[in-house]
Amino acid sequence: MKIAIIGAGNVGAMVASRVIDSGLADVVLVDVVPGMAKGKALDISDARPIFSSRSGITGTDNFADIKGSDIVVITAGLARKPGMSREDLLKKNTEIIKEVSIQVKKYCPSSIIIVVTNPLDVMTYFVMKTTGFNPKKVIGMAGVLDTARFINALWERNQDIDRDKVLMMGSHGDTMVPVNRSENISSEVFSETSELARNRGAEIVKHLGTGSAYFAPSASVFAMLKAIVKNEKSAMCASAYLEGQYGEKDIYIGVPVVLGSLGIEKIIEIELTKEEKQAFKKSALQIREGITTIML
Ligand code: TXD
Repeated sequence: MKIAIIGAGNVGAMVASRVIDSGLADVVLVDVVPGMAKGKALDISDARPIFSSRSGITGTDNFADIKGSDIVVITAGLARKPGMSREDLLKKNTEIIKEVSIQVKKYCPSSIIIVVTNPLDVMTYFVMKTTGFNPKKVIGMAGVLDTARFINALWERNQDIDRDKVLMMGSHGDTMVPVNRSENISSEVFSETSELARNRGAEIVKHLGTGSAYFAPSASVFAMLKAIVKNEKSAMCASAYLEGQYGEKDIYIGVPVVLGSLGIEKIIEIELTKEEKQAFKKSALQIREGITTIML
């Protein structure tokens, strides 16, 4: 099993490290900056004896080297700077993602793609349209991360929750939709922790000064890769292409899905409350604005 990771920056390199350390698959790491992917790949490779992993990793600035990859993770793009919204990134990252999508289609025509680049839902839509791949094989990473941030905020308040009953749906942005089916969370704690989760990315960016979060984001990508490589058929939130589910179509947005070796094997439709439905609609509207801007 070969995984291509496009973009050897913070998220890309950390995903590569997690995949190699765990021995999940072989990796080819790609970046446009000459030598960067190569240097990081050598460094990651040196840790193999420590983790007793025989997975192989190469680093390159030549896209032809991704040929034959089964899964492609796209992290190429610009990261948010302090005060910059995810939407500010739209124009610049669209150009990068277009170029990357063309290369992926050329060298890995039957791969499954996980998109990480922001603005996440819009970029995932754009990758699907540009490659022309089956939407089940183009998946956006955000829901695993946003849900983890939500659960972590609850854990920090010592809330005894059933983790399967708490999730983040909607866009990976200011309009994400917290969903709680656990009865022992008060409405105060619910709104406080979901707000914390919603703002976590910006909070981290503010502290870091340059760059954005990558430890939990790379762990989230790793969870998705593992589900696909090991055909786990596990349920998690991801940005998926809707064709009528949740009353939406021709859009990528965060929903619970089942991930397995075929990619998105099922979109899980849970019953939403009236408020959640409204919030989901608002979120979809915001994503559509982004899609309209880039498809013009
Ligand atoms: O939940 C989520 N989806 C996210 C998304 C969580 C964290 C980060 N999120 C977004 O992922 C972030 O806003 C960015 O749009 C991407 C990548 O974040 P990262 O923190 O890894 O950014 P870096 O460190 O700047 O790395 C990006 C790399 C950098 O090394 C560039 O040289 C490279 O991408 N790059 C390219 N590589 C290959 N091909 C092309 N064309 C290219 N252009 C830039």
